[in-house]
Amino acid sequence: MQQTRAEPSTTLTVLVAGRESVGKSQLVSSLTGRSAGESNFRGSTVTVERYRSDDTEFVDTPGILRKSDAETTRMALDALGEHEVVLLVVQATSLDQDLDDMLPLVTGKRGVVVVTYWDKVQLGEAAQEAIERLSADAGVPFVPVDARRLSDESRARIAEALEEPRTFQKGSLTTRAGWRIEPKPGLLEHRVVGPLCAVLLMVLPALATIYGANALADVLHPIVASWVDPLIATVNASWPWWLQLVLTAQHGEFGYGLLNMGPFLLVWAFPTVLLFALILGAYKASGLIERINVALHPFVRPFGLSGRDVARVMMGFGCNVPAVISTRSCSSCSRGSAISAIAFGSACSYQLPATLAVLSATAVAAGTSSAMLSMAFLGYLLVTTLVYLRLTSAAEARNSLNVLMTPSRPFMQWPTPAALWREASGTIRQFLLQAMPVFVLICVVASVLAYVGVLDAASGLLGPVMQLFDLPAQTALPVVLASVRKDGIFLLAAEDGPGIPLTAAQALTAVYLAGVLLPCLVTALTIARETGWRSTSKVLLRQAGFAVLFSLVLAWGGRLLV
Ligand SMILES: Nc1nc2c(ncn2[C@@H]2O[C@H](COP(=O)(O)OP(=O)(O)OP(=O)(O)O)[C@@H](O)[C@H]2O)c(=O)[nH]1
Ligand SMILES: [Mg+2]
Repeated sequence: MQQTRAEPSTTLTVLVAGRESVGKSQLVSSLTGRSAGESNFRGSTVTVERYRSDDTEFVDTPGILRKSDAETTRMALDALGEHEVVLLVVQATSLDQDLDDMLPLVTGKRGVVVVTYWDKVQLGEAAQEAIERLSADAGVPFVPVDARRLSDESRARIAEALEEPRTFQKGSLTTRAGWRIEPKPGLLEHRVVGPLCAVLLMVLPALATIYGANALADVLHPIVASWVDPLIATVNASWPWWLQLVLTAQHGEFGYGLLNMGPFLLVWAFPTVLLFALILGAYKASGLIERINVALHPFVRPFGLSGRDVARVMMGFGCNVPAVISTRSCSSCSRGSAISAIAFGSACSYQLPATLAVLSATAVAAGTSSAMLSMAFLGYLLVTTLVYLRLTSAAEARNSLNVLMTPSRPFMQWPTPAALWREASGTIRQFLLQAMPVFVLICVVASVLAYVGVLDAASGLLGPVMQLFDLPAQTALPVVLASVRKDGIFLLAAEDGPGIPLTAAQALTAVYLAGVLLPCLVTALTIARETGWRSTSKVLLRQAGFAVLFSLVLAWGGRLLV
């Protein structure tokens, strides 16, 4: 933070500040040529990030929400306190409001005002004149831009203004721009149809992913199996025992080996993960997710969530970890509920395909529809998450008069291929570099444990406990492993068909218990880092308690229904 003073003559450090989602990261990205977030998702920057270009360092900050108690707003205000030169970003469509909110925070500092979203203002010369009047009144240059397509002229004007920055003279201006441009309302803003559309759009990614991944798996499975089956035969026939142990180990009917489990992961999990990342990426980058949030806001309030938290819970379906981190931009009164909702109800992209794989394997064996079983799982997960939140959220977060949590709707725009590619490539990288190695480890550990007999012992020990849930003793291991890593759930299914014979109701109970009992280890550690150990242990214990309760209901109630 001290660079300004440490290298005064060589590097100029410029703090980029402004309200949420006004285009700060986009502007820094255009100015430096470095890629930054391209998501139309409010509060997408959650840490202070530095970008270098030539002799200038831009410090991108999270959006400031006036009258907010969010962690991210505090970070941005702290950063503002530490820097002298400020590039203030305001949005052309709400120019007067933004200036009213932000100028008091930068008075006495030096810098420039960049007016983004200029492409949405079509007032011609009158608008240009208004900008000049505002600039004269404030005492600093105003540069109107489309931050996504920064012209050379705008770039030069910003650079020039930063060379010898002028002082922000006033906390409030007497001059007004006099316009305010709101995004056009659409179907989602309709009083009755809107919430219905929003719910539909919320389940669409899950449905599309299930069907898409299913279709792809149907094509891929025979191909992969035709490679793997001969390989398994060769390994069993002629390879050393210790390689057989990790590659093709059987435990009763149940193959734990890497070759038994690995293809499943590629055929099932990978397409699911990728498809979901792409759909959610498009939702985020287009602004659709925020529109859904606004439409759902009144309906999720009774559960202690704001509409904006719905997006975070959805992000959790990709991976819980970034979703938990993104709760930094929640109002502090809803942060607890948002984290609870993610830890409890967001089936991450390893949990979801594993769960669906187990359910459809069971459905095939039991002669029921796999789509129905999947929907039953998602429905029960949704309902129990809402009950859990209703019973555990703070009264303050449920208060409908709490304005800290009210969202506003953004402009919609087409997602760029670059934005989609960022989502997809990040997910692929994460899958190959983080998920695969851990999965291999889980397989190896399970094989070794099975070999030395620990598995039998543990199953014997936990067997009676599993009986409480009407589950066979072998389901203990997947449930325990799923608390380390959600793809442990895969152990409930083998390569072609259920690894453990289960009825439909038992399969539902098993995947539910394994999925919800605890969040995965990395998520738990992230929650601890974000909120401290004590409150994390409380949250986890509470979650485990409710998970047991809901699983019991599912186990004994489900028998009657399914
Ligand atoms: N039409 C238009 N869209 C813009 C402009 N600037 C940014 N955007 C879009 O607005 C969205 C939000 O931009 P970001 O750069 O993430 O905004 P931010 O201020 O960094 O947001 P936070 O970090 O969440 O506070 C993105 O989808 C951008 O592509 C602009 O000048 N015109
Ligand atoms: Mg940003």
